[in-house]
Amino acid sequence: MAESRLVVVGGNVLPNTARFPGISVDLATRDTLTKLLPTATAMLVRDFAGTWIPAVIADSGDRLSWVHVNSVGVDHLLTPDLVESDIIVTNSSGVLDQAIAEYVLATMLAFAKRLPGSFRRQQRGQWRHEPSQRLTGSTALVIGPGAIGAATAALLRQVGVLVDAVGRSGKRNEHGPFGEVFTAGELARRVGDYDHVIVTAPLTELTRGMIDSRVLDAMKPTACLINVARGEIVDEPALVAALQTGAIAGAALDVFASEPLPQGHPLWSLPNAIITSHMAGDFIGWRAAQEELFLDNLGRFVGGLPLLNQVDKRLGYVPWSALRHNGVGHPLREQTDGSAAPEPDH
Ligand code: OXD
Repeated sequence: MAESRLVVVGGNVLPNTARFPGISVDLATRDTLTKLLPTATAMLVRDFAGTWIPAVIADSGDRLSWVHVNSVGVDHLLTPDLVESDIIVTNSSGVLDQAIAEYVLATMLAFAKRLPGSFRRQQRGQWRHEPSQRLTGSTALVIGPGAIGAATAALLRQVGVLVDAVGRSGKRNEHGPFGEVFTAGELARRVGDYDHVIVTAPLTELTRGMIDSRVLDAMKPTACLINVARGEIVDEPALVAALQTGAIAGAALDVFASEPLPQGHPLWSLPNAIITSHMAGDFIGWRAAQEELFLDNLGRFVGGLPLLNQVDKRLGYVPWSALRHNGVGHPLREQTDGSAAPEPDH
């Protein structure tokens, strides 16, 4: 096969490609990418904030046949040019699922057990007894029943939470971790039945702004919103208003329309918001796990084999049917009842 040349953008250490002696690797910066990319057959993008990268790809000629991103979301890359091109895009789906599921559970427990208020009172040395809630028997709606949503549902079920979902097609699989799966069109009508609303969907034209004032107003005033997907899926001003007026009880947010969340943004100071810095999935060892997945794919690329985690560029994510066979540790593969993995979409 033709000489393989990899260009890596983002980070300052090259991936350990020693096991592929035939491949040459360059680390590009924003200044050098334009020059290096036309010589490359493959590209590794580690900079998921690099909104300038798609324009360089578009001008890079026709040698490049594969782009791998060290993130789950590919929304920053999928320009119409790239969608129309023959370039295969793969992502790091599967690596962060369990860590994100744990983050969701942690924030649900934090709200239920009144931890944010207790931490604040602890700073002031203030003793105040307050009854808490049990998660067991509560209800959660996962918006985006893909790999992360399914891992989250599987974990929540273990603590007795009843989990339904909203997906693109609303298709239901009786063996999956979700009870019902509704369509996006049903969201505002259904959302009021849930104690926790969890956003795990990819950012696409269908999900942008999906959690708007209509949806927030329809939520229970005791319910919490958790967003581990993309900030742009939530109408942030509407969310701030809902938190300020008590239309919803709380929000745990790991992602924002603008990151880092700007200083002085009202979300920083709302007592009923938990704010984290886009780190829900980033367990210690996550970079090594992502590199392992990338190197696995690089071996396939060099050997002319089908790549793992191929993004359906029109949908904007890796379809479930592709994820099931990719060998990346997805909790649903470890289901003990031997039932088939579900067939959700996002
Ligand atoms: C993401 C990631 O896509 O952290 O948000 O991988």
